[in-house]
Amino acid sequence: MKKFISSKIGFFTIATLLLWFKSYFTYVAEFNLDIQNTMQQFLLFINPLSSALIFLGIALFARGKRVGIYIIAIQFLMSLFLYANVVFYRFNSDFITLPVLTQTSNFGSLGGSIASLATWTDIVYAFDIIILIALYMWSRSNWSLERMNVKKPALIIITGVVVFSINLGLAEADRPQLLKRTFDRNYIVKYLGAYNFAIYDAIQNLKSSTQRVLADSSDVTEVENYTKNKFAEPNEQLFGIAEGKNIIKIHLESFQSFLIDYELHGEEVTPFLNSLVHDQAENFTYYENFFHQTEQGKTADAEFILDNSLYGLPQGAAFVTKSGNTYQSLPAILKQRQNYTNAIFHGDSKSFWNRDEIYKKFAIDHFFDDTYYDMSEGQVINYGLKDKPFFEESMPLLETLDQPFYAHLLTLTHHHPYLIDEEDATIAPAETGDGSVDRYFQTARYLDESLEQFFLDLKEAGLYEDSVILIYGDHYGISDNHNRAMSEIIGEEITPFKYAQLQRVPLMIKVPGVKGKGLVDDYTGQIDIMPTLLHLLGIRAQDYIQFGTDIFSEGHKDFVAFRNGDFITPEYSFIKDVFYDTDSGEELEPTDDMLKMKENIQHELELSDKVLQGDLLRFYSPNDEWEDVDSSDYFYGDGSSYLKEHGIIKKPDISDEDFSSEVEQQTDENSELDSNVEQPTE
Ligand code: GP9
Ligand code: MN
Repeated sequence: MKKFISSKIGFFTIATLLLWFKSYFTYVAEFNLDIQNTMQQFLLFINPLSSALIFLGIALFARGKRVGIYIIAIQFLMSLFLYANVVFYRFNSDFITLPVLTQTSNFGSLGGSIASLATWTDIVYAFDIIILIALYMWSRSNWSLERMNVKKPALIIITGVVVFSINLGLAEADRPQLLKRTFDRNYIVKYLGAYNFAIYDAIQNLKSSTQRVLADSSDVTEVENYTKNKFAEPNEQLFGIAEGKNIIKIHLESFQSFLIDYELHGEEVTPFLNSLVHDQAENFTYYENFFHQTEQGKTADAEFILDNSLYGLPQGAAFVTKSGNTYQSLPAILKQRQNYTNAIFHGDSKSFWNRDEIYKKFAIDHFFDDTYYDMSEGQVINYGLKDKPFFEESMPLLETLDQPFYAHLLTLTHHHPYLIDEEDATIAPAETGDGSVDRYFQTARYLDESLEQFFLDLKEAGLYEDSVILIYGDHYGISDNHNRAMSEIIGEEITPFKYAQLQRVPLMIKVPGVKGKGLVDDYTGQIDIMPTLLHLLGIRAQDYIQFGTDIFSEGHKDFVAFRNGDFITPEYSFIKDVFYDTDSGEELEPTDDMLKMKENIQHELELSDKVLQGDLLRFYSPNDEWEDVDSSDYFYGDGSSYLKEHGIIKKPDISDEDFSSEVEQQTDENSELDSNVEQPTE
């Protein structure tokens, strides 16, 4: 034993074990990673091992006693990196990313001095280094001066790679498309560890910055010509009609339009939303042929498209991978041109979809994340806060905003796998035998009820009548993995054509002083929202790079492009390489016009991608009034001080253990919940 410990390989083994256990201990003690099942627990434990083997293994290639120095140096650097994350996390509840490091202005957001975030007990994080130095002094005299046979370190590094591959495989099984969809830093650290996250982050950033470096100011001209040409002149009667009005934008999570007017067990599923569609008294206009245009970024894509009139990326989420870009977002324009206050409300942790970074780029003044809400037991389910308490607790926050405001409220309960507490379920589930599909109606009903109450509260607060209210669905809720059950629901086979038809999500809008039109059958998509709102406020959209057109305009372009190049027009649709008659669903032989449209859609998507990949808006100045957004002007603190300042009382949070055990219990109850995220089959 003594011989082993005093050998080079023994020294390496001890360093590996120390780094492994220290990292695991740090994860558990310092980070709130929301472990939901035994597999996640296991992966959290195992993930530092591969990094330790690979990085420390490199030191074994060194000659003689230098091995020890290198091991200590690598251990020190990895420890320093981990500890820097610990300190950063204590203030930001988030991990360090390269953009954070490179944007020096962000250091301001570290707030108080680093010293106040470190405590003397943190010395435990240096124990391993002290042990290693002592061990090295004691044992090095026994070490040979020769270089180790290269096979040994090579084998150790290969073992590290194998361990990593198994880790990644298990992680992908628990959370499909973990790396491709780029959800949340928390997830990657939970599944792959802090060191692998840093590598992943570096690769992502390298990819992005190369594309960015290759772009130059001339690239924006082609895009500008295209969007200026596509522009549709505003409807004169409506242009500027809502100038200075509050805008309340409500995001209906995973809500597909087939739910509107759908009856289950002889009951309307969403009576309140149905009433907005049919009851002219509320003055809403409902676009029954409105489509989502999201891809892997799901909610983040919807938010992105609506506020920028740019398409999301074909892979991953622009919120995450393009958060370093310059944007000319709707809220930023409203703020600069008409002094709007911008706020986003969402009962989930702020780092999900990198919101806390990207919102700064969009000039969002207030981001009311889960720390502003009462997240205690009974209030939360699935991803976060339940919609009823969400709206209820959002009301006093809404009232703190300076007017006019642009308020965006994102609901959450109606999210796959559609979990609902018994006391919240007011309609029986469907009976297809597919749990997600069956419960889908129950969470939709819950969302509907929460909205009804919110409308009453808005009216009572005097915020209803004179506000623009826009309600939209973000993306599908039932993927094509559930085609069998869905065909039972709608009484038709779900062909690719039919599936595309099901990508309709609601769009409802009420504009003060404008008579609602009820049901409208124009074809529109999420990309069209920004120019529409700009025109209602009297701001010409043509100045800005935007791919959508005003839905109220005579010249509105009524084709809807999906992210994969498929598209729908009122006459024909192009789905998975086949043209169909949009009305009858019959296959069509493509005419020249149809083929031209297909090319045009491809071109439009490519131009939008160019804007994101080349960060082209940094070269574009829309007009004299425009000033680039400086993200260091924005900071989203923890809710407690804001609530205190405004005299809003929040119940105390429950401990994290209570919360995780509750989630675990829910997960156990639902056999199909091994993945919380719905995946498309292709
Ligand atoms: C998470 C929520 C859900 O905060 O917005 O995102 P989704 O899974 O729908 O993209
Ligand atoms: Mn969503």
